[in-house]
Amino acid sequence: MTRTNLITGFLGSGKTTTILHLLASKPENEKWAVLVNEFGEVGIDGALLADSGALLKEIPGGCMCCVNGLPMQIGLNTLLRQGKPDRLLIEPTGLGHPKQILDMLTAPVYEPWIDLQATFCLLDPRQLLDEKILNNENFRDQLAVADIIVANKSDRATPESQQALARWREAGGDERDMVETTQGQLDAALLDAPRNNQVQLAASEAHSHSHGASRGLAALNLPENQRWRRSLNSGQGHHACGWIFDADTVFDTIGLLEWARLAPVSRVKGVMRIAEGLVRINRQGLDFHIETQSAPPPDSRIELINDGETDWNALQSTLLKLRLG
Ligand SMILES: Nc1nc2c(ncn2[C@@H]2O[C@H](COP(=O)(O)OP(=O)(O)O)[C@@H](O)[C@H]2O)c(=O)[nH]1
Ligand SMILES: [Mg+2]
Repeated sequence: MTRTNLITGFLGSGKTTTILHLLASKPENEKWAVLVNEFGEVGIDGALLADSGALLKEIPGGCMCCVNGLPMQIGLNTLLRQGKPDRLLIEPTGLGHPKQILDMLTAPVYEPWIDLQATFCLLDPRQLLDEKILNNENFRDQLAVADIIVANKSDRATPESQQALARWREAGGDERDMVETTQGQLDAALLDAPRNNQVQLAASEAHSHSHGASRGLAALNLPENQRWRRSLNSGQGHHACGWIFDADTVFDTIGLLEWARLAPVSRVKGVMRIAEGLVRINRQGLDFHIETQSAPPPDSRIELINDGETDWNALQSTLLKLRLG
């Protein structure tokens, strides 16, 4: 059986960072798999996790509950049966509702395959200071069903965020385990903790999505002879816009970083080709993080998510002008 953990948490709380850290501490003789589901269709986390040494399956474009039909089950089945991993880490989208995923993982059909262990919820305590996030049903339910709360981004904690965290724990009469981390440095031994949260959630009400045309098991790719394309997705009061560019498209480094830093959106993720090779861009609110690497990526992909109407065309026209040559 595959020991399985759900790693939840709102947009940008540090799920992928945590999974990367856990994979780095994987026992050498074990095979681990990662199933990652993203809100946007372009699929960035797959590119971030690509070199991590795990079997990887991406399900972009919506939340798992919406792709919970055949494609989702085929994805999970393929991972479990062909890969036979010792452990499976599942990263649902930050905007996903955990009930459908937990229902699926505990369905009788998976009983012989999946040994569901502790569910984690990554929390950036500063999110507790944001009324909009606090009122988000998915945010609250992800916290409610977790066995272990991971208060991440300790380095960014403020007296206000620490008070908010203490108040939140008191209000919930919470006796669950909570660990504080920086950069998702979670002790891998915690993965073996049992799943014992008994909270019964109602099915999510705020559950209307509109998805783009393509939905499937693989991240979006470019049709042949097409230099770039974009993809939109919206639901739960959030809107995403992502772009993919072919391998030959190179971006002006400084212009691109300024564009990503200043874009009027709440979340930016990308793996892009620049003259120096590759740049990984990751922004949550005002926190802006970049990493470079000399080997260029197989294509460039970037995605923006926002909780309000956004002028994607204006952002796009600036982005297109940043292409070199
Ligand atoms: N300052 C700080 N940044 C972090 C920490 N953990 C993650 N990040 C950054 O937060 C951003 C979002 O992280 P990511 O793991 O992609 O979040 P996800 O959307 O939940 O998967 C990235 O830029 C990370 O580098 C942390 O402990 N401190
Ligand atoms: Mg992620």
